[in-house]
Amino acid sequence: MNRIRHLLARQVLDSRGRPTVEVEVHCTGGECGRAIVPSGASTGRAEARELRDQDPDHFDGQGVLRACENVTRVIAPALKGMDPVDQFALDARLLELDGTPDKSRLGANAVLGVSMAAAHAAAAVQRCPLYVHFHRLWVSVPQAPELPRPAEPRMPLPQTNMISGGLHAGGNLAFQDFLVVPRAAKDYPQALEWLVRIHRRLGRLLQQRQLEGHLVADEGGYGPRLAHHEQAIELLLEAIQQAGLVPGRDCWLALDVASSHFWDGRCYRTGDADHAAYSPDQFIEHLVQLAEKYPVASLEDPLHEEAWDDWARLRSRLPRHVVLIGDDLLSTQPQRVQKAQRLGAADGVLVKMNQVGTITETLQTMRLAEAAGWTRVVSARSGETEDTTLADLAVGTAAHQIKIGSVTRSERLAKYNQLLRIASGVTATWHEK
Ligand code: 2PG
Ligand code: MG
Repeated sequence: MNRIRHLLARQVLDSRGRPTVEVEVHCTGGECGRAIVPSGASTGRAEARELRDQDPDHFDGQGVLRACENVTRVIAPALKGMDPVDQFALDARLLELDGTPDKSRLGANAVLGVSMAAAHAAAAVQRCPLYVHFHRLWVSVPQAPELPRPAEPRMPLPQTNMISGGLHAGGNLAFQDFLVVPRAAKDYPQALEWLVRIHRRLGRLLQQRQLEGHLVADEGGYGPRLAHHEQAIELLLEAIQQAGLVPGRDCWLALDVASSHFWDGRCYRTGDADHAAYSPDQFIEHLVQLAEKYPVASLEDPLHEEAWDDWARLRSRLPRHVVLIGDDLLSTQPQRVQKAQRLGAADGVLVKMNQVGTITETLQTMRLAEAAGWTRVVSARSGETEDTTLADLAVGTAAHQIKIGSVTRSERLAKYNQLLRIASGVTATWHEK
């Protein structure tokens, strides 16, 4: 049998020029799997911990050399001789080696780098596409609820960033992501073409109104200086129309409010001219109004990451068709998803592998969500690289949606293009939700 022979780890740079971990898993048969770990800016407090060197003379303390060393010195000897295809056993060993609830000993960046690279090695060993390997794992996740029906690999519907605010665009707007969901597209390539068209029309609109329209933010969306989040929504609706599409029929909006980042402990401080700060009650009222006024498909992190009861209140007030997605709230952690399900606090989960730190735990979270009929959105981070693992993860687990950022910048396009490659195969069908 093909076994793990050795592991390599090196420090490389992400889309913000910040160091991150790249891992290679080499097998006895000569196959190799390689992966790079992403990194967020608007991180949740419950996320697994990245290990950063804190050496002020090296990348301003952001280096990840210690995490790399943990891969080669601690993890490599322990994994040597194991079967790369047995992801669950590998991840269990990683958890045992780290021994902390938040992966802070070895670093979530070290642990996830190995977990992801092993999946690539396993696909190489089995001579199958990565999404096929993920699909095999998806249907056999340990300690996970039964799947209501076996879902075949499926192309996810993109929710694509057009305008950025918050921590991704220098705080020009409080809300972080204004996204488009091209629901009526007949297939993934058409969805992508619509998104590119809308992005270009939006750029032109912003230029015509002297609101900028060339410069892009962290995830490739525009970062114009707008007075209010409703102005961003109106511009987006106009851009959809100028692209010859109908809002609320062809394309819907998704909003990542990322509200933990403008919650000051008492109020949501949007800084808007007409209403600078909202009490939780006022903000819930405002969100419901937005969802009723505009064709909103989903709201992500509309309330801060510990406001469990307010989330449940908002869920009961929102129209049923609006999906309430937990990102910071759930941090891809199975326990937090279970808590949200008990409280009725959400009905969608943003899935980010590095929030939890292993592929097994990511799949466990997704299975809990699937069993409850939730919407699953596989997501990139704002700090990304050419790594495309998440595209295969989304297809292999038949995720409903994928959130990669905008349709510019190569670290984003790497994923969109990987989905084009998969879509041109014959085995994956188009999304259903
Ligand atoms: C988010 C992500 C991606 P970050 O909040 O959903 O937009 O951002 O990676 O900075 O957490
Ligand atoms: Mg988010």
